[in-house]
Amino acid sequence: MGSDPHTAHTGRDRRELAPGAVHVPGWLSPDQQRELVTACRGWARGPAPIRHTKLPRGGVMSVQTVCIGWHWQPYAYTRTADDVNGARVAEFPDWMVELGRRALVEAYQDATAGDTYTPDTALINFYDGQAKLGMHQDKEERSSAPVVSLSVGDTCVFRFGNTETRTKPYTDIELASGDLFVFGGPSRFAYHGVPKVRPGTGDPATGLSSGRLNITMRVTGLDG
Ligand SMILES: O=C(O)CCC(=O)C(=O)O
Repeated sequence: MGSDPHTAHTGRDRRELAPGAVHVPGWLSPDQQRELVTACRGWARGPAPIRHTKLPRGGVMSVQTVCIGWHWQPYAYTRTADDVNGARVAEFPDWMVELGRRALVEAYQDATAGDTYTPDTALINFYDGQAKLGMHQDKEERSSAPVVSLSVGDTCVFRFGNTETRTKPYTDIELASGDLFVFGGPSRFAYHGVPKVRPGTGDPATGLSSGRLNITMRVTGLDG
């Protein structure tokens, strides 16, 4: 470790895939993972229950999603889950803002990186063993603040691409339980997706007996 800037502070195997795109394996402790699973399980029940999002052209996403702070549906944010049950989504909790700030400090190895970061929405995705997420950009936000991604449960293949096209060049990495991935700066609008989940790789001690949970915090840049 020693003077390696990627590991000097934490000893973790931190890796910058592209400018602004950083993977920090094993960032969340087992207790934090369990707490996230419990919180997400509550949000999955309501006020707007988790669902397979319907796409405008008639398709249905294999991933199940529930949102907090703002509700995302293709391709806009609203306060109410109009494509689910019309309920206002749960508040974005202060503890998650704090977690997002700490994530940026860790990813960018900069004590000030989280100072002005106030995420106001999170998409919480649940993947069963067959679920996938196609290459896409997170671009409904009117802000270029970083996206903070946390994973719990089964390992997945995460495909991180470029900002121009949903095709190559891209890099495939594995996101395992407890991993942090941040994409900001020049990588904020990079295409990314999840081509594969590896069933049975998660530890049931997280509270997830199967499947994969992913939380992406974002700043919408919206008022109201
Ligand atoms: O599940 C992941 O790791 C990525 C999630 C994602 O890309 C999204 O919610 O937009």
